[in-house]
Amino acid sequence: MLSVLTVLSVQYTRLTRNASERSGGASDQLAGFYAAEAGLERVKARLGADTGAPDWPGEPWADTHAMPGRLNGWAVAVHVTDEEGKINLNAADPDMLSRLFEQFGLRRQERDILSASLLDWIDSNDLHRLNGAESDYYKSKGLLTGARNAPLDAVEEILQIRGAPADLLDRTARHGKASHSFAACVRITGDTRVNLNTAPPPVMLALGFTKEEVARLRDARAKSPWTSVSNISSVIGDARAEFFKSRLTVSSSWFLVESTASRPGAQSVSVFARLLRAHGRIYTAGFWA
Ligand SMILES: [Ca+2]
Ligand SMILES: [Ca+2]
Repeated sequence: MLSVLTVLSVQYTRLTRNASERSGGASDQLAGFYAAEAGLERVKARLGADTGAPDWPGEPWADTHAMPGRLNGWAVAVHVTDEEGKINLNAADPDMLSRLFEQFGLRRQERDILSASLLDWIDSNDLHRLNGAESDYYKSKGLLTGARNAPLDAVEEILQIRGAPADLLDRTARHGKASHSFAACVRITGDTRVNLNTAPPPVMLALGFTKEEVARLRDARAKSPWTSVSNISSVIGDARAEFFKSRLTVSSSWFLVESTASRPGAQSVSVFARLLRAHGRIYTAGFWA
C-alpha cells in the first residue's frame, strides 16, 4: 500500500510541476486534471453497475461514445479497454509469446531470444534459459540494472529486455481493414485467461487458434457475445474447445481507462487508470497522468 501511495504522490508532484511550467498555469491545468478525473469516475460508475459475465464491447461501460462529458468548459473523452482481451506478458508460455512476436515481425531467432529472455526476466532465479538473459548479461552490456526476477510492473518494461526491438510497442499487425498495435495486445495483470469477447485477432492467434478458427469465432461473437467458454465447441469442435478451455474466459476483472480533458487554448490533460472489478466493487490498482 505504501508503494502505491508513493507512486501516486510522485505522479501528482510531476503533474503539478509540469502544469506550472506551462504557460496555462497550474490552476488551469489542475482544472483540466479534475475534469479528466471526473471522466474516470464515470467509467468506474458504469463498470460498477455492470453485473459481470459476459463482458463484451456492446455493454454500457465499453460504449465510450455515450460517455462524453463537460466540466467547467473542459470537454472530456474517455476510452476503456478490457485488459483481459490481451496476452498477459507475466503469465504467457513460450509458444504463446513466440506466436505473438511473430505477428509483429520478429524472425525465428529473434522470437526465441525475446521469449526466453522475458521468462528469465520474470523468474526469480539467475539461471539462463537457452537464448535467455539474466543479470550478468545486462551487466556485460554496461547496464546498471539486471533482470528484474519478478513480474513486469508495466508493459513498457519489455523494452529493457534482451531482444526487444526499440519500436516493438508501436509495431502493428494487420487483419483485414483493422490494424492492432503490439501495445494494445499485451497486459501485465490478471491470470493467463483471455476474454474471448474482446480479444483482437493477434491475441487469438497467439493463443493458438488457426486463422480460420479466428474468423469463425469472430463471426459468431459479432452476432451475440459468448456467454460460456464451452459454447465454442459449436464453432471449432469438441476437441479444440477442450484444448482451449483453460485459456479462455467470457468475463473480465481488469480494465484500462484513459480520460482526456481538452479546452480551446489550453493544453489537454490525460489521466490513466488500471481498474480492478472484484466482488461487485471497483478498485483503482494504478493511476498515472
Ligand atoms: Ca458484463
Ligand atoms: Ca531470472
